[in-house]
Amino acid sequence: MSGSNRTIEVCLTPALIHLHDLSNATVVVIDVLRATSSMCVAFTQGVNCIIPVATIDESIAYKEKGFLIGAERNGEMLEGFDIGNSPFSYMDEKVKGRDIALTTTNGTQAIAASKGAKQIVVGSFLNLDALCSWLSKQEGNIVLLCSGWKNSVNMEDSLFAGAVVHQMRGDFEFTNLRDTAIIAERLYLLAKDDLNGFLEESSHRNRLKKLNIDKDIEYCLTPNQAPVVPGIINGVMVDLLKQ
Ligand code: 3SL
Repeated sequence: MSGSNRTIEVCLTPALIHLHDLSNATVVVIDVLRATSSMCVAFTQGVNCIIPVATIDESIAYKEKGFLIGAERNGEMLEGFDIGNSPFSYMDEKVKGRDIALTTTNGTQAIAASKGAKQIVVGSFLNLDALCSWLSKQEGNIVLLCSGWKNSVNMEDSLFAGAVVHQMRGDFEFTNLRDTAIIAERLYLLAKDDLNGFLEESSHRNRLKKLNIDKDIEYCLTPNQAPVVPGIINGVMVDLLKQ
């Protein structure tokens, strides 16, 4: 399957993933604030691999295997873990060459919900161009899965899905689930000149603001800082551009 036979769909929340046929699709998991942004940064900093896990106990179990372990719940790094979910926590020599097991509130859950897809990769504004260029060279359909917040729709992931639709729509067809792709693209076009300002009233931006991490938000909304394509091979996330 190539060219205009390929389709692109947007799933605005993992709760609706059952509506999409993943068997011939690359799923792009999106958690702009902040899980998939941090994963992109991790690979620019020389992390060897990330194992995304759904639960805190699973992450802890990797400690014995020599992994750095990461855990975030409700925006905060959990006590006893080596790493949280800030992109800046990965800009540290300690991660170079290391294997990391990571669980987050929504991002790693959305990865788990994509099981059954032909291929799973992650996207964020930080790897927008690298991701779109990689996607254009693949075969099969694309499902852009927004992680949202605990199965609710959020603005920032919808905006990024819209950015990808906007870049790629010439090469793809919409299916009969087209409206979510159009909603996401139109939202992105409204927001693109001031993403941060557009998100001013959004739920997660306000949750994170209480944690005083404005600089995380600003960075995560800056396109193309991380030219990587993290993707899952046999349950392990690596930079597919290096394979
Ligand atoms: O939900 C997630 O996976 C996280 O990205 C949430 S937070 O940005 O770390 O609060």
